[in-house]
Amino acid sequence: MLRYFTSGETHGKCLTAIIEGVPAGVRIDINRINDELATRQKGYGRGGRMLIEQDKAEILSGVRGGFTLGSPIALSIENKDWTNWESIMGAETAEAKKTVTCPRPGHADLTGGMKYNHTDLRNVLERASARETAARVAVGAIAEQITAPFGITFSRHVLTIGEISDKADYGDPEFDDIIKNSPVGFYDAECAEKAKTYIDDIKERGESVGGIVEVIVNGVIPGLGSYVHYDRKLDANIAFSVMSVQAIKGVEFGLGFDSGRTHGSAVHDEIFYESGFKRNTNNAGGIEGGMSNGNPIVVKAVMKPIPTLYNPLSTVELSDKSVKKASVERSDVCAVPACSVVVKSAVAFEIAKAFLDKFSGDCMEDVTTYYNAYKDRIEKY
Ligand code: EPS
Repeated sequence: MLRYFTSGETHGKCLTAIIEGVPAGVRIDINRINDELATRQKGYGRGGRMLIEQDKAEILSGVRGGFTLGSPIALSIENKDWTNWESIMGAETAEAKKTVTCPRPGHADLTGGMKYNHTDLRNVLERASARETAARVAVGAIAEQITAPFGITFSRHVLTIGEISDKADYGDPEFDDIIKNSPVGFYDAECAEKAKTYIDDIKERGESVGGIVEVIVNGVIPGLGSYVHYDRKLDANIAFSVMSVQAIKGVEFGLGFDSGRTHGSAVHDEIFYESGFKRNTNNAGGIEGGMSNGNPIVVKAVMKPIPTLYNPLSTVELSDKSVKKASVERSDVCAVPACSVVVKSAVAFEIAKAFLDKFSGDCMEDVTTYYNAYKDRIEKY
């Protein structure tokens, strides 16, 4: 079973990830990982930290000569900011500086402090920070390389930033490049300018802003996931993974929540046959009965505004319970474009996991044999 762990504090030495269950013989291009990491760092409205970092993955194990060995893959991403934090974040000695005692509403600070009995909330925020998503993006970039030989591709973009929406032409063959080059992950340049002005205004007011992102997966064969086992349902696993991304408050597939605002015939995708089964609509978002149905998988996720506000909300000082303003940590005003990259990684991991559950093999040759045999069989169905 494909699985991974991450470790690392935001101002610690590095982030690490270990991915286990990758078959032998997957071609790994480190440039693809680093390209995703660089994309995650971008976006209008990010804070000072991204000027310090230049995220790059170093593969420590599990890959030889550009191909996976079948053993666990360990990778690390250096935190360049560590040099500024070494004396505070050291494993052996740590100065009690830059302590945090005024928990930020919306962050893990207060409950994390209670739960782990930390009185310096830095001990919580260091790990709860969305810096950890860099490790997940590296994992996602490996996952994408597992499924790429089978024609599976991933697209991501931003649908809304606060009150500003994009107008996307999904049919444009340049779609992915346009999104990649957009400062806000939008398709439409005019909407992107509006979003930038909006973010400027948010920043001036000492506020932060969230948004809605979308990930589209093409080329997934019907039958990944399960209608039999609740814990192998593809939508359930994708939702779990996406919900676990910092600041995500909701996930939907296809028509999603709007399905509850209309009637059955307006929701369900009629079935046709034309040298293969096909649909003219995709309200299901590519998943029926917990299984991929061969249509694009369409996942939306909502990111709440980042909890650090430069114009902070009220809170309580931990030591004397006095009324205070929440701590202000350096932060981003808007990280929605970055979030779209992270959500894509989360989806990519779950697709690769479901793919390897179905076509399980120790090496890519076996995986390919099982995949082709299944594909041949269902094409005749
Ligand atoms: C992040 C790095 C962090 C934050 C951000 C995400 O760096 P620092 O705390 O040093 O500025 O910029 O994390 C948060 C917004 C948060 O609330 O935790 C990154 O690498 O994406």
